[in-house]
Amino acid sequence: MTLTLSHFIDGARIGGAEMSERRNPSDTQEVVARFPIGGAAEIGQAVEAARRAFPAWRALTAEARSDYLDRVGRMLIERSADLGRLLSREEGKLVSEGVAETVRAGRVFRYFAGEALRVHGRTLGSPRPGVDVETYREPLGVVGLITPWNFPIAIPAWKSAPALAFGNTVVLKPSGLSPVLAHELAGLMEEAGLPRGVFNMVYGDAEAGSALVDHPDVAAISFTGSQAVGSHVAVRAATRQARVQLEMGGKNPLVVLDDADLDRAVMLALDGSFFASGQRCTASSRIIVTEGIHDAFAAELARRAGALRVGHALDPQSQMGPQVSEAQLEKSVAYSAGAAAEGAVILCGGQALQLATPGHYMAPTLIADTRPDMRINCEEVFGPVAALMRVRNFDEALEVANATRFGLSAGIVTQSLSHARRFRAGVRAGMVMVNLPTAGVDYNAPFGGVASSSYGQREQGYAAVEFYTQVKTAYVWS
Ligand code: UN1
Repeated sequence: MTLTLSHFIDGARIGGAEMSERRNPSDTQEVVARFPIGGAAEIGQAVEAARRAFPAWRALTAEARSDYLDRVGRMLIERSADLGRLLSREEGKLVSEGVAETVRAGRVFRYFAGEALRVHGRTLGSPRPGVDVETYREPLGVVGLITPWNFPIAIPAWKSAPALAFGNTVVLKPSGLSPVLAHELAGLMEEAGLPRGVFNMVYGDAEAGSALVDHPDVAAISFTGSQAVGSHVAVRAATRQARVQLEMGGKNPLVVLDDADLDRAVMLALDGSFFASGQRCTASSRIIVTEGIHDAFAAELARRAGALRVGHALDPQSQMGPQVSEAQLEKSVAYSAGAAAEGAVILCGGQALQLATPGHYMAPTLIADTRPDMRINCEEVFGPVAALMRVRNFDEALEVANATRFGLSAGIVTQSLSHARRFRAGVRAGMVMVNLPTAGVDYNAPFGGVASSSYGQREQGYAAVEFYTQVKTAYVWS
């Protein structure tokens, strides 16, 4: 069944003249949804609606806003089986991953339902007699959220929940590769009874994105996507002094030391590199292995990766779904071929797969004998492709781990507390994982990276209040 979607502006569903369609990446014969492509006009209407809704929304009690978020969160969790299936149809991750992501989004809403009540100010001692000094946290106004396709519900959730919790109103522009879950989210906001205009959602491409970033009434932009687009967004936002937060790519290292538990190391690499078809900015794309364990680890990982059952995302037998699009698949194949041309050895995969249904399937790909300066180790692929690098010892592993312009997540597998501690202190990354996969973070903890991976304040957890509020300092004398 093909869904017909619409923008959600000022509490109303708005269609459009120009329509686009989204096909199921597991079976491109199936049109999952048709949806309108908005531009500057729709963004303008949505921002205007959000601007009008802001004063009443910010004036509500924190408890009232908390109740709305709690309702949305509960519905996401209650309906996660159906929503997860839809997610899997539009994006291509396994249905189990789609359901888990929907539950996570629900938990994010419920977490921020609690955080809404925990916005604190401070009382300061004034150097002047008779003067009281206090700080308050106030909402920013209208915030623009630009979200990617790889987490069609979790990322819209972890941006819009804190924005709303702290009293802002929202215009969300989701990716055209995952239009369905954004539409479902708008529906849940409506069902939860949010006043009209508080949450708006507009589909669109670069025109709509630029219109949102440049709109003078949008106080802040939170963006997750590519580094190329992100740097453009930052420049445009800075030009008009809008607040901006960017989450971009990664080239995340997973270090495996000689003393690692081999089974666990292989399991962590499989998860980090291939789950969600490698389409996570936290994916382990560079696997750095010390020479004592290298060959045994490489052989076992190649065996397990090669045995992963790639298939339709809705088939419960599948262990890895397709890539999101033809372009993404071609990119993964091209990077793998490029690595081979530079002298690396493909241990498994490297090619697209033709399966029973026409989809964007890629074989899990493990590439050995790569060097830090090869393209495969410098640029983000965003597919089920991992590159192995052999190093002599811990110090070289750390040096290679840091030889990147990105710095999102970094993992180490070791039984040595001392190496784990040195890695945690010395690795240049926003998140460090010891004996855990580089991808798959907790919904209540701050998320973000350093260098070219992230820009601006951290997202999620207790840190989210920093981006979505501003401090007012009040002086009172009487
Ligand atoms: C995760 O690893 O659980 O786009 C989250 C991404 C990240 C989110 C990763 N912003 O892949």
